[in-house]
Amino acid sequence: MTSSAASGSSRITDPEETVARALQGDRRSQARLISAVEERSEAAEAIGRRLAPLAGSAHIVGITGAPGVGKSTTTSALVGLWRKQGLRVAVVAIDPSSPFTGGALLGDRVRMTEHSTDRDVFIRSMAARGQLGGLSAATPGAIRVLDACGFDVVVVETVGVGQNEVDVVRFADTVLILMAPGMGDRIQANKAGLLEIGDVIAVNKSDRPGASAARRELRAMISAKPVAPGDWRPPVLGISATDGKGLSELVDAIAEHYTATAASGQLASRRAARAAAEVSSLAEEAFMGRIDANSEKLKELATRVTGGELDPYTAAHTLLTEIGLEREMR
Ligand SMILES: Nc1nc2c(ncn2[C@@H]2O[C@H](COP(=O)(O)OP(=O)(O)O)[C@@H](O)[C@H]2O)c(=O)[nH]1
Ligand SMILES: [Mg+2]
Repeated sequence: MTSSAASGSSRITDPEETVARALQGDRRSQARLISAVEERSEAAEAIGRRLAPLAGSAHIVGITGAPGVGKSTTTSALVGLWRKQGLRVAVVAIDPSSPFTGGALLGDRVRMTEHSTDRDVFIRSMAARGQLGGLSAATPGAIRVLDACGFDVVVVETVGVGQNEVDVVRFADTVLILMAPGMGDRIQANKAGLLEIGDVIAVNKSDRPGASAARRELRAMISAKPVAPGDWRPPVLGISATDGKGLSELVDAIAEHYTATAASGQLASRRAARAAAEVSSLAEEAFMGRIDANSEKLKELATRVTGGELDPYTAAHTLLTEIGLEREMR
């Protein structure tokens, strides 16, 4: 196990000190902060408040694609190239299949071990299942911790299945879609609109047959889509994560997307949408918490509804009044 993947789940007794140490680059403290945010511990809100003003300068890169296309291999290779540029890089790998970190991600960690002794690389796996609100709830908090701690690039790697690939858009400034030849490219591309959300598309395993055909087909699909003048058109690159082929072009394309969208204002609007989603998800969570705290009242109202004594609309307003969200009954 790499030290950077430390789960750091021990309780935070002194959030101020842990934050200070994390900001100085202590990986163990950084891991602890992420755990606190992930576990919704009492310190989470204080940590979030303290770090929010320090965040906003990292480039958040989302990487998604079908299992086995080479996301982890590519991520590891990209980390190496970014490090050569002197950038500090954090990776959050989201594992939807496991309620715990480890397990399926162990292989990924092994692959990432070449970076494990590098102080300027942070690698963390997060479980998606069992999280309140799935990915959307804890991931922005984890990204904020890493952003505030001075990582220049924060990579979020998610398996492109179901909701995750759509979620990744909400976290990332730049979304990289990975495909591989011979995996039913058109199906991969169309599935859940992967192409719709991609800012950069890469066909990995270009050392394998069918890669250039896959690229041609994807290019045709991309160019068939209308793009407003001045808007970004996703490039389709061919790479081989194991050979290193095309990777420096990929690094360049990711950087270009950031520069171009920063200049056009698209980056700012994407970040505003992300903030709106986070605020609304936090508000929703607080709201559900209050309903939970009033479960006795809810039960009592429900009994009156089933007894025909009260209609559900009036009951809902009564509950809202109880929670303090409505002044008086309408
Ligand atoms: N031939 C070839 N194999 C690759 C390449 N990139 C990754 N692989 C292999 O594909 C398998 C899945 O890679 P992995 O990075 O775990 O995929 P992930 O599930 O998308 O994270 C591994 O056995 C890799 O060694 C590549 O460029 N060429
Ligand atoms: Mg992987």
